Amino acid sequence: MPTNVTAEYLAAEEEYRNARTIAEKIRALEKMYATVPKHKGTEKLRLQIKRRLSELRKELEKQRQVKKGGGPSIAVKKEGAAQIALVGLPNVGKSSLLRALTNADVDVASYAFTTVQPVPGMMHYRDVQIQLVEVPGLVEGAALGKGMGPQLLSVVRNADAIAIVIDLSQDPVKQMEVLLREFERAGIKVNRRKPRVEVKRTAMGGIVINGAENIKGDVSEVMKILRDERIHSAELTVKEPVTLEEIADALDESLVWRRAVIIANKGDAPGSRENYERLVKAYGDRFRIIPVSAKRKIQLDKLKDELYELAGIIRVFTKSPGEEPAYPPVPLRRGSTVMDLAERIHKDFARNFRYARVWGRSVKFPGQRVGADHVLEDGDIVEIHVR
Ligand SMILES: Nc1nc2c(ncn2[C@@H]2O[C@H](COP(=O)(O)OP(=O)(O)OP(=O)(O)O)[C@@H](O)[C@H]2O)c(=O)[nH]1
Ligand SMILES: [Mg+2]
Repeated sequence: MPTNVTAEYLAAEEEYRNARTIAEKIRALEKMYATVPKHKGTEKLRLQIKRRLSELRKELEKQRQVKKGGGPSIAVKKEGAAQIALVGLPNVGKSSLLRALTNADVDVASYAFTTVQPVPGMMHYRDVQIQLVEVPGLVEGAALGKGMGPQLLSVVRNADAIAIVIDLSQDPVKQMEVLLREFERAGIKVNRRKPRVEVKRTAMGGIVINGAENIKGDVSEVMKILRDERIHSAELTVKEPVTLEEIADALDESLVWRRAVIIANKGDAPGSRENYERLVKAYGDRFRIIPVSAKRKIQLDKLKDELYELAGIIRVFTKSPGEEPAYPPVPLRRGSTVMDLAERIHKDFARNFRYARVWGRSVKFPGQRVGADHVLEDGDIVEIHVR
């Protein structure tokens, strides 16, 4: 037992010992984690609590899959260049936004839980189709089994990015706290960069660590984390200074890492200005916040712009020698290379690739000759030359 733990911590620990269900255990462990003093002497304890939480999360997921047992799935088939989940508490204006931004014909009403199934809609913007999915309202405890909560959160997990919808006529900080807690419980990391730790499993040879000097903590603890993940032979590369908790996160395969923005809706409502300022103060460093009014159709073009940005898509135009660029452009993920484009067009283009000429932001001069690994940018024009 580490020294100097608080009375609250001990109470939470007692609660944990008495907990029966997985949900109760998770709630107690969360309290333990929140009340343990943060210093070097409690590092191992914090790590242990986190690992236990991760195990329980996996158990919860397993339970859910068994229970579902072939029942109807509410998963939404991906269409278009990217899928963005619209997530928020009930009655915040998710359906109103979906109606305003897409072709979806969804009900809007002044009471909670109007939408009970995920509803997709297509947003057409800058020659690209982006799929928005309204996730029915989340409430405290959703991830721990309340209502359809776990299924809804798996729709969120599965999306490419997340748009958090906040109602500016209500306390915005409380709304964020509920949502972020449920995301955390569901293993969804929002706007957090995955620590740069890589594992390459090997057939034999035990554990080899590269960059061990980057580990801020006990290397024997890292060995334990690896054992817990059933990794017995691997090359671990630590590319930046990390704490033990960060290593545990990077190796935890039950986590997903997603980009997110906040849509601050009902900007027309009384009190919305003060609430907007509170939201910016509390979360402006971590999230882009876009104030809008779905009802009055205010700032919706700006919102489309931000959602397009969030989707992480670039459009690339292809052309044949001596001809104009072809329309429409090809949507690709940000960071895509000339080879990714070649593969998208036709596998023969990829197989017989020689070089490409590129016009646009990714090159220094128009028509520059580049190789297969060249990274493209939004609006580039590409002419692929094959054998
Ligand atoms: N003042 C104001 N009211 C809005 C705005 N957007 C939506 N509303 C109102 O908020 C209520 C809920 O809107 P919905 O779009 O149904 O909200 P929702 O988040 O889809 O609700 P659930 O599906 O029940 O979770 C309705 O009465 C809307 O008219 C807005 O920008 N300003
Ligand atoms: Mg709705």
